Amino acid sequence: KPDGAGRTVFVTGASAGFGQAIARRLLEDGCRVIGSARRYERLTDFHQGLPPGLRSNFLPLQLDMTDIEALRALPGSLPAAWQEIDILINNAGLALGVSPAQDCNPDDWDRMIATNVTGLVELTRALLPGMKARNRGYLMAIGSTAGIYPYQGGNVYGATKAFVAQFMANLRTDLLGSRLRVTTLEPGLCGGTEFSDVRLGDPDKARQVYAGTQPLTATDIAETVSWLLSLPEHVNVNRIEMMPTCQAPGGLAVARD
Ligand code: NDP
Ligand code: 8X3
Repeated sequence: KPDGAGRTVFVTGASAGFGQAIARRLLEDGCRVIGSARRYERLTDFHQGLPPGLRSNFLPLQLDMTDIEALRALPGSLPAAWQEIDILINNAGLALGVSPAQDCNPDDWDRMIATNVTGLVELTRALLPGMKARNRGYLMAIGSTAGIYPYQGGNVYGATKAFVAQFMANLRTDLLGSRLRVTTLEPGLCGGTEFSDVRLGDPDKARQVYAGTQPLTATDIAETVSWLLSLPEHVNVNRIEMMPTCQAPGGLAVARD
């Protein structure tokens, strides 16, 4: 039986992609799941589509990760029965654009930092005291191989994900001696989500990203999260870097005359 059974999970970005697959999988594992996103209708559609036996275990929550006030009001703004969060999965995030740094739109940079960095930090800070006081919990975040390996056009997106991994590693250090666990999951190419549509703003270009590949899927990510939660409490996986078999690192570049 997965370790998460009966626990309350907070998954950000549950209106699409990884977040929705994780929410579904953890509900199937027996968890109670708060799923947040800006697109509330997506969350309620997901809620309605759940098997009747799982519906009372899901709480759709409209939450913009750039709304610092709303983040700071948590967990007290949640219904009383949902305020004790055992597992936080900081998944909501986005990339915007693939232009070289010198050509980027500064508003895109600000939005990536506000969502992927500031929002993640604020939500973590809001929920951490309760987890620490209960001496029980699991903090997980979705980083990216873009936070490990530089690539052209990765500039601020990759830097936000490097921040995520280092922030989580530092949390782990601060929490040493407690029973809280901390993991960063760092996937590479993953298809079937809205990530490239959001990044490129063009469905044809987004499709091209995956042409001729068999990328990771949101189900692969959800399966990994479920497995992490099933591990015995004395095991902490610090980070997982995962790629589809069709992808490998090895992109050092040389400029030639
Ligand atoms: P999707 O675009 O499919 O999903 C992103 C989710 O984040 C949506 O639910 C969206 O909800 C939510 N989100 C974005 N901005 C905000 C915001 N301001 N406030 C609240 N929620 C927000 O992407 P993926 O599922 O593919 O990506 C999930 C995470 O995984 C991201 O952090 C991404 O960087 C990371 N990742 C993705 C990879 C990939 O190749 N797909 C690989 C490695 C990491 P809504 O729009 O309704 O608010
Ligand atoms: C998503 C993976 O390589 O598109 O984080 O940046 S990548």
